[in-house]
Amino acid sequence: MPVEVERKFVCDSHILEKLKDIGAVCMGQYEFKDQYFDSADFTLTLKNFWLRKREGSWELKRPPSSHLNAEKRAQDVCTNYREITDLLQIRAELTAIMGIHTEHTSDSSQTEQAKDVHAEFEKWLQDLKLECFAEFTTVRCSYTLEDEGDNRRVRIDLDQADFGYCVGEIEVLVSEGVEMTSAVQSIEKTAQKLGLGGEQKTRGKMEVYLQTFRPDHYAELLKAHIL
Ligand code: V4E
Repeated sequence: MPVEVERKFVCDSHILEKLKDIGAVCMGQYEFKDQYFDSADFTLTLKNFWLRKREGSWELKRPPSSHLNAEKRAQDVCTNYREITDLLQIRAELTAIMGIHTEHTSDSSQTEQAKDVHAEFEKWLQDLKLECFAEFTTVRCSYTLEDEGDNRRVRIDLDQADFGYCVGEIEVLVSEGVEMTSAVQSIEKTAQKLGLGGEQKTRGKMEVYLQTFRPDHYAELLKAHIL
């Protein structure tokens, strides 16, 4: 199960030049629309679970099981989240976190599921009455950089959201439970090469989106130390 370790940063006007100077290679630019879902009382996001549909594909981001201290997490410059894309696994995670009582499915419905897991998943999701609380489009320029010391690839994304916010991300994918410290070191090494200073945590797209368009939801997440 991959864990995404990342650090966000503010992009200044010299970022493209700096990326070129440190040998980062541009992998291209693409655009995607994200829709995020939660219950009316924010059951998922208050537990730091982020369910989204990106260009038709479902994904759940959740903190690794070992990372339970929300207060500490809220202050960390580097964050780490498990990325789950397997629909049956997303369903199992949502069932557990939302305290849903599942009925045993018959053999025939299991066969049905196997036929079209995606349609079955969306039908199941509909019954949960989740609402889309955020919807925005991002134009992303992706760069890759070799960390020779640790023999791993670091990814750098420059995101421009359609509501007028720009943010950069330095990201490394690792396996859960291992390599976490060295992943953070690779990220910090890259941050230094880019001349990014300080321990200040940079706001993500979602934080700015919620503060602007969903202030009540934003206030609840701040109170719970999720953002
Ligand atoms: C995990 C999370 C959210 C889901 C969106 O995650 P993010 O990485 O910010 O978005 P994006 O578009 O870059 O996703 P990618 O393409 O990398 O998969 S929204 C809020 N969180 C929690 C969170 C947090 N508490 N602090 C920081 C700095 N980031 C995220």
